[in-house]
Amino acid sequence: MRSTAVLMLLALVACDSDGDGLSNGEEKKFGSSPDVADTDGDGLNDFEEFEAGTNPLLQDSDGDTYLDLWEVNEGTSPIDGNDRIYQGYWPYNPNKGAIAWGSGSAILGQPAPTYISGSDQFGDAVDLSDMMGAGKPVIIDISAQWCPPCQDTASWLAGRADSQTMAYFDGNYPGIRDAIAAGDIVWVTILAEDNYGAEPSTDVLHAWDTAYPNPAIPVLNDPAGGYVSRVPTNGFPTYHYIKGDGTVGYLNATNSQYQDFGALDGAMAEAGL
Ligand SMILES: [Ca+2]
Ligand SMILES: [Ca+2]
Ligand SMILES: [Ca+2]
Ligand SMILES: [Ca+2]
Repeated sequence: MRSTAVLMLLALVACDSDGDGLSNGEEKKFGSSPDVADTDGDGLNDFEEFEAGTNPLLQDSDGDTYLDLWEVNEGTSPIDGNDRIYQGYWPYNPNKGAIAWGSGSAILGQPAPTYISGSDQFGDAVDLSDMMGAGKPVIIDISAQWCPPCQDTASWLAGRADSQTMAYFDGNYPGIRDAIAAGDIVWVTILAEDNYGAEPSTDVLHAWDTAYPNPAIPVLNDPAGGYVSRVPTNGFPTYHYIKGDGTVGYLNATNSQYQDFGALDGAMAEAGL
């Protein structure tokens, strides 16, 4: 009788109804649910949240737009909003590893090629597959710092172009700037050359972002040609469209003397604009 009572007492003390590693009593103190292993559904169970010091009721404990699980996986702090996956708050695709990204040249309808930049305008290395395959259409803009038409488009995206240029682009591509700001279309600028035709440094990317600021647009370099060498780029700017499922939706027409904005049309159609 006595040993049974002790066992019952032990069971009561250690009772962990949802099997997440925290007893029901601990969960009560912690504020998590004793009946749900992962109370906030962010992929970290309540025990892991306890260990990480995160809020078991918030998927993004520090409010930096990156979920607790993503930050733990990427090695940034889930309880410090200043320590985050991308300083620029770019999109993050937790499922990017599930897509067999293109390994050679870009092919229409096939998974896009991807690469990791040397830097963005904040000095972060950016995995392009974080931008792609997450359900949002993506426009890849391959530009050069010295190129006036590239500067025109960037000025328009920053809302700083002259009235004629603003009217031209807003008239032809209505709603696209709002969609970029809302994250419904992702715009990525790859600066392939600086003013001297060389690989842009982080300072050059930063200078571009300062001249044409748009808080939603990462400005990347491509030191090893990991992306630029695998897509047709007959002049600057060149625009490609990657569908929300990560496949190539539009490649810039080759040998075009004129700017080809088919990528913008494709992304707008997918976004319902
Ligand atoms: Ca629980
Ligand atoms: Ca959780
Ligand atoms: Ca976070
Ligand atoms: Ca953080």
